[in-house]
Amino acid sequence: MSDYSLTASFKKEARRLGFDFCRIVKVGEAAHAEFFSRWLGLGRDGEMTYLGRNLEKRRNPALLAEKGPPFRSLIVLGVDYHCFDLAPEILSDPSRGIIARYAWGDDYHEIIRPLLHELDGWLRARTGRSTLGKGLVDTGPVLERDWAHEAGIGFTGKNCCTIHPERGSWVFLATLLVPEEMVSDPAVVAVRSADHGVEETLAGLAAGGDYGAWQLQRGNRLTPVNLQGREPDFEEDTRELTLATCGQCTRCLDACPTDAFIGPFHLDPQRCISYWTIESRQPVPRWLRRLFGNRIFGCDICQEVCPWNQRLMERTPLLRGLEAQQERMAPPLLEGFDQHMPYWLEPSAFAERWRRSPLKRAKRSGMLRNVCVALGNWGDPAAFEGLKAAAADESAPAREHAAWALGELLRRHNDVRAAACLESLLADEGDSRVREEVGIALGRDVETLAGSRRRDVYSRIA
Ligand code: B12
Ligand code: SF4
Ligand code: SF4
Repeated sequence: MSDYSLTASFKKEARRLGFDFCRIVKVGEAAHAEFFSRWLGLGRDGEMTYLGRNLEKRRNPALLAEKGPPFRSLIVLGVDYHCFDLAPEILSDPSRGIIARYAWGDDYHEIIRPLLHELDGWLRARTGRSTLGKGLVDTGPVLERDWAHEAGIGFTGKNCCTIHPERGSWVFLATLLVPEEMVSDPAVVAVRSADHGVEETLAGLAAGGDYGAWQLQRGNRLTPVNLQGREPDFEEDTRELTLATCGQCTRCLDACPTDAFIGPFHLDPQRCISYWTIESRQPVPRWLRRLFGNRIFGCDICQEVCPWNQRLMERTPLLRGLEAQQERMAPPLLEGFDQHMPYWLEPSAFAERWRRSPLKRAKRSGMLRNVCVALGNWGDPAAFEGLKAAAADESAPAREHAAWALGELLRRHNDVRAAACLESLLADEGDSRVREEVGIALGRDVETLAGSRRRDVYSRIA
């Protein structure tokens, strides 16, 4: 097989397996590796310490080949997960917990990883290669958005997301590294604001910079010479001159409820709802809790407001398993406290209710913490029984957040049940952080709450 036929058939196979996008670049240094190092240097990774490991490999994925021939081609694959938007009345219902739409189906890692292996197997069968390629989705040391931009899957928006000009940003990314020299896709042209008129110059940014505006090069190398009159195999290859940019828009930066963007393309995870509700095991800083509203797992606000997500083409069928499951989108917050299926309280019920869901990453205790924040933000007396159960949970962070939410009931409704529950929690609480939270909720001097009857479990873990 010639290089071209191999690449074209490979892309066809990628499509057959269910990948929506597949573009190829030569392996090299990631374009924004330097920015990433500075970002780490600022401590932005927080508890995501894995981001600082294998730094050299993250800068240059060629180093990921441990044995065998070096990797020459980096294949960026994209999987569409746009389903539909929640009705505004559901999205803003404080008695429901909103789950980010990437988690409406089954865990994408488990769906995409085997497909990457299959795709690599297909290639190995054609080239006779005996070593394995490297298929990564999310968890490997690859700057996936950087490569997606570079390869032409989409441009990088000011909200940091890879935005496909026709499909928006509801796209998962994955990488396959292989030693074969595949035919690279036409390079993306970085559009500089100086090349454009006032209309295209980004608001508030100095002229002449590369602000993520993105253009696919005119004249695809694969057409028409290599195609020799045949129909192209992959629709992306035929796109000529697509200009895509944020322009002067700043909607995402303005809409973020926690003000997590330091500026365009620069997010501070430690202010981001997604980080706290998915990645962090620590208590959510008190000042942030009220800003979370009813988002209990991940956050889509900076994408929901993006104009590129508001004129989407009709969606293609999703990969099997990614289809939205109704009960995973916006469950009533109190549902998981129901004695028939108390999934926020009992590990076995949690495991059953969220089987195959990405929610497992946050673990039951993390989700109970998140739900307590949302219940506190709802602040309705109906939340009391759920919060009372959470205040008796074995997880100290969950008890801490339950105490905070009970404090919200007390503050807003002078709820005597909340006050009594906080008093009895205090009587038996050994964890210093929980005691402090109860003290604040009751308006007591924290110093007078010293001393413990129970072991200080949480402080020991922390
Ligand atoms: C850590 C991480 C997070 C962290 C930090 C995110 C962040 N923006 O830094 C947290 C937990 C907050 C997070 C949240 C989300 N994440 Co996340 N996350 C990752 C992970 C594992 C690493 C990202 C990373 O390295 N961050 C560090 C920063 C510095 O890098 P970056 O955001 O990728 O930005 C790069 C480019 O923007 C570029 N860049 C920087 N400046 C400039 C300037 C210009 C002009 C240009 C062109 C580029 C550019 O350089 C950066 C480094 O390469 C990736 C998977 C992976 N291996 O890449 C998934 C990934 C980025 N996440 C993903 C998703 C889906 C999400 C959420 C939407 C989930 C949700 N609904 O809650 C949110 C979106 C939040 C947001 N606006 O970014 C997808 C993104 C898909 C897409 N279309 O963009 C990824 C790729 C996972 C996947 N395999 O699909 N995530
Ligand atoms: S995911 Fe939510 S909290 Fe995080 S940056 Fe986007 S809008 Fe802000
Ligand atoms: S909301 Fe506006 S600024 Fe933000 S990513 Fe979308 S187009 Fe860019």
